[in-house]
Amino acid sequence: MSPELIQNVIDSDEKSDLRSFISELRHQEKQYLLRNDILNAYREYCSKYQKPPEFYQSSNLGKLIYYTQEIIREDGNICLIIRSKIASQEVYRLTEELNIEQLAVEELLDVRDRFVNHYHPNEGDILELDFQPFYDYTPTIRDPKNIGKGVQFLNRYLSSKLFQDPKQWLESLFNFLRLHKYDSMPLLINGRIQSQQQLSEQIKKALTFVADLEIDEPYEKFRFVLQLMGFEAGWGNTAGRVRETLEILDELIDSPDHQTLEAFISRIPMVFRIVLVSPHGWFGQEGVLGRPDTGGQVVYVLDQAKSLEKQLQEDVSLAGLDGLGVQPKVIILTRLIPNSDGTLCNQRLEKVHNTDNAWILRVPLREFNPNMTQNWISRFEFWPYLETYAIDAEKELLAEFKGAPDLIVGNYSDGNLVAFLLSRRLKVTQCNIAHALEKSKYLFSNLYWQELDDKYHFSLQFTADLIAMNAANFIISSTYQEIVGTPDSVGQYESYKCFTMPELYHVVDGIELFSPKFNVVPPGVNEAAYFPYSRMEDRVISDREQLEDMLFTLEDPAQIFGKLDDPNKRPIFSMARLDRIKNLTGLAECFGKSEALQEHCNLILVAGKLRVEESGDNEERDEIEKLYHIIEQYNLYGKIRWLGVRLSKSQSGEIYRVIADHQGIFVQPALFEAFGLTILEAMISGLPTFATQFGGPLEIIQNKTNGFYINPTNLEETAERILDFVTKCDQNPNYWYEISTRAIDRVYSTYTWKIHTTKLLTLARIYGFWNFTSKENREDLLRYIEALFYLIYKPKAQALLAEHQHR
Ligand code: UDP
Ligand code: LCN
Repeated sequence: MSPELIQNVIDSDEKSDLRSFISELRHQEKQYLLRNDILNAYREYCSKYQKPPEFYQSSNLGKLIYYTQEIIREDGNICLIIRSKIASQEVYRLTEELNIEQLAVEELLDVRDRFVNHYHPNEGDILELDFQPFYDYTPTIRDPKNIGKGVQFLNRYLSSKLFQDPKQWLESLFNFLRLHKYDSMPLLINGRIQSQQQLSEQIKKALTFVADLEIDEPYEKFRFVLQLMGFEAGWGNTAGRVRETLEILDELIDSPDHQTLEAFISRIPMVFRIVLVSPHGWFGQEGVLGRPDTGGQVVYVLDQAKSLEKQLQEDVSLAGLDGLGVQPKVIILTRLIPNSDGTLCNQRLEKVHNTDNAWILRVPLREFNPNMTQNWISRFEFWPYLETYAIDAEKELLAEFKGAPDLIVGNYSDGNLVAFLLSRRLKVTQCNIAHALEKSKYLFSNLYWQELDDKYHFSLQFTADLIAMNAANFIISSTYQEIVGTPDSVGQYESYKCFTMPELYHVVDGIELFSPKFNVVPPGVNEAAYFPYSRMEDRVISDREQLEDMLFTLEDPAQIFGKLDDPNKRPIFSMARLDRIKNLTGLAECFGKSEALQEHCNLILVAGKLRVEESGDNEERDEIEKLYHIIEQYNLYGKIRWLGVRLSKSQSGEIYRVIADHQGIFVQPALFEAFGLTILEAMISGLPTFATQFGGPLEIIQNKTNGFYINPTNLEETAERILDFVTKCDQNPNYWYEISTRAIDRVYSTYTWKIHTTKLLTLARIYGFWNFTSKENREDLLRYIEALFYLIYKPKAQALLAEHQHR
């Protein structure tokens, strides 16, 4: 496809345009152009040469430009990186004479090294990392639109294998069934069934037996009969459920298909103990949230732990294991921080609120350097401590669980590396969750890693990412674009496909994006705290009144800035940490620039802090100053309220509802948002929501149906979109209710923790099964990964540790 994209331009009368466009590029200062630069350059070209609008959009040159992600100028030539399809790119060199030459990935990486003057062919070759050969044990998805639906694909593949070689597969299935135990209690089948033939026969017998029982006959009543036939607990809690499960297995043996396989494996009681790894800390339930680098991840992991426990309890009950001493347990593994600033982060064990058996387990870092290990450590500096942390955590987990867990889930780059180390040692299924990957957040972070390494240590982080994502049995992402982006932007995982770390290594193929390991499983929202404003019976009147006052009228300069001239105007509401990327200042500027918007609405921001002195974070301080400056510049006094408060969970739920009582709207103006939990919270509360089109919100909201997209880099357009909605609502008050109702429906139908955990547990079982049947085939991959860990990661981590010791 791509050579044609170029060839079509050359073969048409646009050839001269291409020539002059390239010559314009040569006059640019920039030698390395990213997509935005390319589009800007092309826009300028079209306007300079007065090209008609059709030319800009639909000419051959326009198409070529649209698909070009990067241009690197080198001598007289230019190198074009073209991504004409999601998840695949091709590279071409275009000479001054307009000859086209395709470049291999290896050559592209050399071009990039030359660009930063770190190319040294005379000193020998650079290490090339290539994971592709190790993916031969796995089937791969063909169509990019099915990326992220790994489990469906895997099921089809596994069941077609069942067809092809029934004998071998039934053997594996049989061995797999024999494996399951809870502590020392055998589950599913016992020693009376010795072979897979015998298993088929006994299933028929058991089916005849249970068919005669009342459908709701409790399992305890006929447990011993089944035991004599070779079946232990785990098939169901009633005669009806046992019969169903046995029938599914019978059908799977006779005529396997993918639905039957999924239905059967989803019922196997094989997950009781789960570890959620979120090591870098400040993980607590009170007064901790909102420190830089935590925020959404802490909210996510806590809610996930609660929901997982509940789902495991339901599954245990349905499998007939109640009353047999089976109690599921979920542990959130994080670090213990001795100097914990008045929080509970120095406590070893803390029960998760409203659960029976979910815990936060805090394991300290070894005392390599008390200055560092007694205190909180930034995520960028955390790397040297992770290996020993994993070793210590393993012991504590084994003690807490009285055995190994059944599933280990990592969070973020550091948690995923620890999850890898633990999974490898304990031989347990590993699942990764990223929340955000830094590589695509920081432009050119890999190319200039040497300049940035003092501050960010990306050489460690990206190596850790490559290790963990390739080692994981499965990866869950919150959105499709987290994996492979959109037609015009590269995905977060996709950015690991091929890149250079000059003078360290070249990644020729860093991850198989078409692997079924990728699954999109979005999070949900805490329904106890966040629910529709109209559910008056569940709302606490005193909270509501207190927040009403705080939002609109209370005068308390210590924590609230601004007094509204007219508190009855429709509120535009936003809530986020004052990170640059969250762009609350952008929203204030958008509001400042639009007098029409100010006429109709007030702007209300909940942003944690009011004063520069309260913040220890440079970025946050800059944002605070900027916000005051904007208020001054656009004279927003009387029109804005800025609440420098941290709300408790129940307050933060009620605050959205109070805004909804006032028929307000929620705006999420981030420059990029990986997913965006506040969007779900606002929508479930019934707030019409306007959210950034850059990142996850694009998949959460269906534009103009249950919310709206905004482009936070285009302030005028954003103001117009909001104004348009507000005017429509003024003309037709029903409009607000329509969008509000659809926002609520959207969350309940698609983004609940129940949906999330059901899917996550199904994945854990199916990948657990696959892990079991393909174990030997993965060993070569894991050995390669270990080599990376010991030969690249570890020496670098040790060097950073030595540096820390001098601090
Ligand atoms: N949050 C909060 N108080 C604040 C700001 C945010 O409780 O002052 C919560 C918010 O309700 C949400 C989470 O922090 O649950 C932020 O998650 P999100 O995914 O929106 O962004 P992140 O901070 O992870 O980038
Ligand atoms: C991190 C982020 O930046 C948010 O976009 C997510 O919603 C949050 O983690 C939870 O996954």
